[in-house]
Amino acid sequence: MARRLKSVGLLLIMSLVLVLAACSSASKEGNASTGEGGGGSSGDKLVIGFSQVGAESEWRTANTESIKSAITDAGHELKFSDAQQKQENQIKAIRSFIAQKVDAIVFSPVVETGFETVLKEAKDAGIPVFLADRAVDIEDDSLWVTFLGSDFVEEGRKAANWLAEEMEGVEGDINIVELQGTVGSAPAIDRKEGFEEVMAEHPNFKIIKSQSGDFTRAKGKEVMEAFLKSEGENIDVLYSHNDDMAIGAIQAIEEYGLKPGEDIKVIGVDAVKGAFEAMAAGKMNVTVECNPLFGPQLVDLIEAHAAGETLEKRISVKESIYTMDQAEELLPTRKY
Ligand code: GZL
Repeated sequence: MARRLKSVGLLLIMSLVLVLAACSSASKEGNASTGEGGGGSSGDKLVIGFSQVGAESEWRTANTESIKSAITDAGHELKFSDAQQKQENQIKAIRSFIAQKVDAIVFSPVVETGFETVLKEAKDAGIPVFLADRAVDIEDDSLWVTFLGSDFVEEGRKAANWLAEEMEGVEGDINIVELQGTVGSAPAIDRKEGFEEVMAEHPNFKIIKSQSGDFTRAKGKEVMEAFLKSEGENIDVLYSHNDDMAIGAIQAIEEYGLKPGEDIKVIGVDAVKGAFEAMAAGKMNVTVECNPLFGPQLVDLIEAHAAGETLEKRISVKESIYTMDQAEELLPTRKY
């Protein structure tokens, strides 16, 4: 009896060893195949390097929080770098992620050009790059897996179409001053393009001054002060490439002695809480939505790619436009 028990026990231990060996080789195969972003199961814990533009606006802060929390909530390891709006810091961060052999890089390029070399290094290292929010102007689109963000040209069109409706029937020139975003950035280039595309249908729309406020409140105020000094009451409309610069400009308009939202129509982009507050106070007329809360959608894309799925090269976030009369009711519902 005892001998029989012993051989059954031995048999059990041997089969357990065989099962364990089979399991461990399967997980090795699984991990090995995700290095190239293909074939791994989406349940793998990934190490994700995130190179963010900076913290220049309410929009950026909300976007950073959305992406960081989506990565950590999904159980992945986050390596984060805030470039403080400097391209050289982003290039350094991406090289550091490559050296650390991360599984994926999320990158919002501060400007459209100057990143080709470092993106080639990431590709050569077999590390997939996901463009979040802003695009790069590079021919070779094999250097990134996909772009997830807004259609900035459409945002510019929406701003100008709102103005065309608002100014329906108004005779004479409509003098517009424009606060551009960061020079060379995709949103600044595209929002200008979209606005001017619609402007071409309205010969009385004139951009009399246009300068970068670098997407910040402080610089937006400073540049608007200069516009007011040289153009003063000649200004009918401010078109600002983001709400933060518009909010800074509103202060300058008030300090100059004019009424923002009335003497000068104020158009912003982003639809941040600050814009809803300014519209509810009657100081801003409209904001075109640019939704920063796409972190969960981005992590889904990274996991899908790691599981071997093929993704569209460009995925746009759905967006709207909000006007002064909607602000009071919508303000409590705003998430950023
Ligand atoms: C747009 C984003 C822009 C925002 C600004 O997607 O890149 O950068 O409009 C931010 O507020 O600075």
